[in-house]
Amino acid sequence: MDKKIVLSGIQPSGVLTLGNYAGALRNWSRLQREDRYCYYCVANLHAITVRQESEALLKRTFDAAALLLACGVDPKRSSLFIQSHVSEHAELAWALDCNTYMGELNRMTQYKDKSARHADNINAGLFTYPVLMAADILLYQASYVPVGKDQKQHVEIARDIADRFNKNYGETFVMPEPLIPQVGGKVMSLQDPTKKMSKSDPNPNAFVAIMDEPDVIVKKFKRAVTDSVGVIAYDEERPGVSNLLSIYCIFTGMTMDEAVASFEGQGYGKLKAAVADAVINELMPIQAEYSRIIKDEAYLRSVLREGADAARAAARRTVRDVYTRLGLSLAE
Ligand code: ATP
Ligand code: LTN
Repeated sequence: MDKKIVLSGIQPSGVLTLGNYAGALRNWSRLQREDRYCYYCVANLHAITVRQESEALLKRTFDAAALLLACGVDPKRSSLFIQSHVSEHAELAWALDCNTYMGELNRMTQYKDKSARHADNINAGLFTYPVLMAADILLYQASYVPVGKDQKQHVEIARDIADRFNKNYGETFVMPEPLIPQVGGKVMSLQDPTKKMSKSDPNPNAFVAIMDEPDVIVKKFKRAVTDSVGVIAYDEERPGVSNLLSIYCIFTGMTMDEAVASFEGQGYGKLKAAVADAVINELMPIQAEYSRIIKDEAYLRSVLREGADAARAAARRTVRDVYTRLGLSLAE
């Protein structure tokens, strides 16, 4: 049986949040099925597009890998690895850079946002970031890319690059497809519900970290910004309460109608407490598993070594093919 390939990545640019969990991580473990093989990487090469302190970056990279295992990534069914351990990512990125237009990259909204937020460090890597992400995906001939809604545009540019390369040099890459959850694809900030919840938000009350203690989770939801209407209903004009309801649905499995009905006649205080409860319920076992794994450094290192070895073998095949097509390898 030819297994379909799944690939995704997450940056070790901060502590992982409820947004990362709902939009991506939760699905990563669910996608591990008999007929699929998954590659999951900690995208540390992407993280350095923003200035990082090297020791902290290394620690966050290992922490993220341990948390991915705790969230259910199974090394028997997936390769879990650190992006910089497989040098083919950088090699393919260069080949694809030379097949990507400045105009295409100029349209990327993440680049515009991040260059506004880091005006003192608008580096070339920030601009070519989507090409490295395209390389991550295309190296493994991935059919499916589970991501949150904010990454849709990046998967689309990966498709455009793949399509152009295939037309110019012959069928080389499988066309990837983004998998974006219906609920959970975009969890909003608890402090400004018109903005996406982000792990690099300077205000820690804006996000719930997967590793936050239960009392911290309760407090953050209590402080979540809502409105003065006071009625629990899903309404795009009222993003605060709608975001809380969506989080409630993600963590209870209820539909929006069921959730709204269950809070009929109640106030925001009740909703906030119930959301916190549902989140804590799901996160507790993950936190316990993380604490166990992070203590076993030898195990973590061996998973990452084996993950990188398997990833490298697959990635090498693609780079070899691309180099041959571009006229960069001597004929055998
Ligand atoms: P940063 O704030 O540093 O840009 P981030 O929190 O957006 O980081 P990434 O590492 O860029 O996190 O994203 C990892 C995955 O989590 C991606 O698939 C992304 O789409 C998803 N994701 C991030 N934030 C959210 C969110 N608020 N809701 C749903 N999915 C999200
Ligand atoms: N850019 C992504 C993280 C990422 C990724 C990938 C996602 C890096 N490489 C490959 C999917 C496939 C982000 O979430 N900011």
